[in-house]
Amino acid sequence: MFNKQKNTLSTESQGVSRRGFLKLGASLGVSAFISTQPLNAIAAMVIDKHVGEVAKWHNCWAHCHSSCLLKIITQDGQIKRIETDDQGDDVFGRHQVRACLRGRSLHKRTFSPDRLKYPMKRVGKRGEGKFKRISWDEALTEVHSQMSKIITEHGNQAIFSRVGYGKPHGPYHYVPRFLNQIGGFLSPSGNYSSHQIDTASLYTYGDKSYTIGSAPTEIAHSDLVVYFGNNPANTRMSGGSDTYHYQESKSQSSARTIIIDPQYTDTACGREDLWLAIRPGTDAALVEAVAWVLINEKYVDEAFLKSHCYGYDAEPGDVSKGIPSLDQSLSYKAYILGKGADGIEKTPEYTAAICGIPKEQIYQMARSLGQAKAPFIAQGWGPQRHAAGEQTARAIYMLPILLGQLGLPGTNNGGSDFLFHKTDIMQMPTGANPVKAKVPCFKWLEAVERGHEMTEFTDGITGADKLTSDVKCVFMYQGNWLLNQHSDCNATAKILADESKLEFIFVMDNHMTASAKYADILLPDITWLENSRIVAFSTHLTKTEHVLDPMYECRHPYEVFADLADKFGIRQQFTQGRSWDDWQRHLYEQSRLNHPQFPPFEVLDKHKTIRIPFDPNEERYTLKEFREDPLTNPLKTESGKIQIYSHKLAKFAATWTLPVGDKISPLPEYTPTWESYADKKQLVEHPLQLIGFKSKGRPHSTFHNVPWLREVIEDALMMNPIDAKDRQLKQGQLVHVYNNRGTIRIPVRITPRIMPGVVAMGEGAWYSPNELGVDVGGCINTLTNLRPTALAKANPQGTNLVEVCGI
Ligand SMILES: Nc1nc2c(c(=O)[nH]1)N[C@H]1C(S)=C(S)[C@@H](COP(=O)(O)OP(=O)(O)OC[C@H]3O[C@@H](n4cnc5c(=O)[nH]c(N)nc54)[C@H](O)[C@@H]3O)O[C@H]1N2
Ligand SMILES: Nc1nc2c(c(=O)[nH]1)N[C@H]1C(S)=C(S)[C@@H](COP(=O)(O)OP(=O)(O)OC[C@H]3O[C@@H](n4cnc5c(=O)[nH]c(N)nc54)[C@H](O)[C@@H]3O)O[C@H]1N2
Ligand SMILES: [Mo]
Repeated sequence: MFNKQKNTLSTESQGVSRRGFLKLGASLGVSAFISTQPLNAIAAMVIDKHVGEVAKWHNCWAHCHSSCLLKIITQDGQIKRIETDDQGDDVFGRHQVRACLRGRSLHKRTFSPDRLKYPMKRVGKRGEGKFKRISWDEALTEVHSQMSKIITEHGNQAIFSRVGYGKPHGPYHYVPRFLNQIGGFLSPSGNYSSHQIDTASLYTYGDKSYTIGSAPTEIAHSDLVVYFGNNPANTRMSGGSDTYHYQESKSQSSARTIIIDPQYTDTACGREDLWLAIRPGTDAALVEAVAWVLINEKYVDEAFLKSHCYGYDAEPGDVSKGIPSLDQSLSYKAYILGKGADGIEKTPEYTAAICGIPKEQIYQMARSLGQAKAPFIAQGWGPQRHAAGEQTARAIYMLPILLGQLGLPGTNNGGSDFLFHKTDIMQMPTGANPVKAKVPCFKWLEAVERGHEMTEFTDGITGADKLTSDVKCVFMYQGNWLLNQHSDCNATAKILADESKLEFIFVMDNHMTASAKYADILLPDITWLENSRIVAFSTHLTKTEHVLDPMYECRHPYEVFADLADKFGIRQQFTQGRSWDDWQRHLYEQSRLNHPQFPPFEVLDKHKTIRIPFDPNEERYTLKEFREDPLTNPLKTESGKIQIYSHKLAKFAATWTLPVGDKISPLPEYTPTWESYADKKQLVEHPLQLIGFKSKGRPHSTFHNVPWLREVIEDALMMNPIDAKDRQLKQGQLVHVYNNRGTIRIPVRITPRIMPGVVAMGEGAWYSPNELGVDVGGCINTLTNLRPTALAKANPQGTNLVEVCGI
């Protein structure tokens, strides 16, 4: 055991709370937080109760970022089953980090028949899925020769790569390191996850980091939780993750809860006080009606809006600071009260018809918010993954702003609520990317077709005025965004198949995914159980144990990239003479400089996994300093205050070249879009709105090939009984879901848990078109749109109109 005197790691006494400790201790009925138990090393090698079974600690690297502990039970070197954290006394703050079914079925993913076993080279047409086995040396020689040719002919900017999304905080930094060292690559700005809200955060709070606000532990100090499209029961679902933090914190404060979502989520599921079933894409309209009530019933915090915000009302400006004045008619207040350019009063009566929410419930929500002492208002990223997602995210930010309820205990800034601990292990240095241009993440495919035309003003290029070349090579490690996770799979597949445009596609994965089929060179990676790394998460520090040797001809990716670097003559520069194990140790020692509570490497190596207790009662809310003194701690916005009216956005609206129908607005106003409920023309043929959501059954497309999970979490189209009756559908029958972009085949799940007029399905199923072009895999992206959003140029994957018929 570790000596508390010599090293401070994880002493229980560190968990003593600065506020409300007695309340918490009492409610838990324990004195656990002041126990003097020195260290929570979780037993290392355990001989299990079953004869001859050995348990090894590993963890799950699924892309929900929970890094749950896995107890791999082996017998005679074979994996028998996977259990999870069962150590300690399981008290909130040093609770067991129990894995969900995905982690517990990891061996099924590892031993899947879809495994890539050998390096392969495409022999058929691109996308046909025909490959021949080649040696590692042949494969890497080919990669070197293809990439060198593209670099010579088009420059490094013609290589697009986006790395590291298939698993979290992963040791994948060898990929950008390698690419930077061969002269760089075109990288994305933004991502598929949160590009719209990041942009909203930038223009509202002056920094993208305010996408994430307070931690859910603040809910313990709140009396009202309002969740817009936020479903931690699915998205952060493990026993050690935010769904647990949310429930534990809520049980302490008994905060009332309002859930705003087109579907009745598992986060709601009997634990909410009010479920507002909202038409997708209309949250901004709901906010406006709530704002109307708050203004008229005098719940807004006028003093805060004056001292901390810009644009709620007329602004005098400040010439000396370069802050412009604002005419009252352009202000937010004027807009809500019908004194702005559109002259419409945003009453609940007016708005109810847009959102599909009865006006009484809008009044109820507004008054609950107005009367709450510490409302905790948060949004997930479903609402922003829409055609006007930036506007939706900006609008939701308005609720705490109007109420002056941010920067205070128990509140949130309207962003997402994650519990992040600054305990990350340092990553391998990537060096600078010599290619400065960035393309908006969602537009990489468009850059294959017309990169040379793309500029800052037309396409949101950053880091350079324009691109100098089309994208000629896609270098994809650990991703399925080449096809499955991008939009409009049928159209995307056609572009990928054209070898005159995209000259070389590199893929390295574990499985034969939809994207992998489009590779020119396809390399087999080891899976997580064949790999090792040190992970620091909010609750534990783990050095994973060796479980399996690399299977088939799979190799450790670091070694593969070192060999590839060798082909480019830069092995020494790439490796600095270190093996993978050397890097792990080196980076861990570097991390200890920032985290003195981490034990020496030898201690971690001995114990393998160590619990890091945290104090649930520690203050974890954002914007505290700004709230206290906005003049000393200004935001990085135009005015230094919260920017409700943005002059920058007014300028973009005037100067950018936007496609017809796209709109950028200086105010966070509701913006009806194409293929939304407001698109009456499209609605005639395709009357249902289709949204996706994060299924419990997989992180995106990873784990889709695990039959156990497919049995437990059915892949089906959720449809309200009213819509099913109109179409004479029966529970569980196969249906076609279609629009002008494609058709998928999937069973229907008839349920009142989705509102009428909306259908929903879990994203990430594998795109598998049959000979008629019907996607029998049921991938939602067969139906989604390639048209980007107006401001961030991001993925509008929740904005789709479809029709459904029985087959
Ligand atoms: N319609 C719709 N589309 C969406 C979304 C949506 O909500 N709706 N969500 C979007 C979001 S938020 C995201 S983040 C993206 C995610 O899209 P991606 O980042 O492409 O994520 P995955 O689909 O999980 O693909 C990860 C791939 O990495 C592979 N992999 C896992 N571990 C390893 C490893 O150790 N080595 C190697 N070489 N490969 C490995 C897996 O087998 C899998 O093929 O999808 C986006 N697409
Ligand atoms: N199980 C699981 N967990 C995951 C992932 C996964 O693939 N599977 N992916 C991880 C990743 S990479 C990310 S980025 C996060 C993202 O997580 P999110 O983007 O927050 O997750 P989603 O399920 O796409 O959307 C959240 C909710 O928004 C709702 N929604 C959709 N449109 C609207 C709308 O217009 N208005 C409102 N009010 N609600 C709407 C959906 O019904 C859903 O319940 O999740 C992470 N966690
Ligand atoms: Mo994501």
